[in-house]
Amino acid sequence: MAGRHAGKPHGLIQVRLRPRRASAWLNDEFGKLNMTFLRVKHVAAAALIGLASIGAASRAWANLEDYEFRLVRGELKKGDAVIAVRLVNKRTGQPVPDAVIFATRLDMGPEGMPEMATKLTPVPSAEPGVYQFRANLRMAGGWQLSLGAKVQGETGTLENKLEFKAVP
Ligand SMILES: [Cu+2]
Repeated sequence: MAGRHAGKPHGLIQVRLRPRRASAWLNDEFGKLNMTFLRVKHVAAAALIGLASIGAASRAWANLEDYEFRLVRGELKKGDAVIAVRLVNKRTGQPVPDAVIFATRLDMGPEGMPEMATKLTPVPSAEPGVYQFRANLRMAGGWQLSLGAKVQGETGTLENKLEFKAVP
């Protein structure tokens, strides 16, 4: 912004400029202050989230390492498909019913196409410990199924990535 010593004649322009400059300066200072507060809040929040997730991760590791999802079939026909996974307790070999699956993604990451995702729709399963999803596998090749789940009686989140093939 042109200052009042920038060579402009004194007069009306200067009078009109002053209040605007003052308010701009105030805005600026408030802006900086606000930014500082926001930054402090941000850093504090980030630190808390960091601590919380470290806690969650170590608890999850301690409690959930005994569980894993396994594909019922490693190969499916391209097109509309039902993908079935079995949640097992690795120590006992037993299927684990009543898990709450809340995060799912199915994409062609194994083929270098992680952006090629397809919709997953949960469908009921008659077999305890088996969880099923309907999906349209619109391309043959490798697909990756990402699952996040809560296991009854365990804290933390189980996260598994499973790969299978869609065949023509
Ligand atoms: Cu693809």
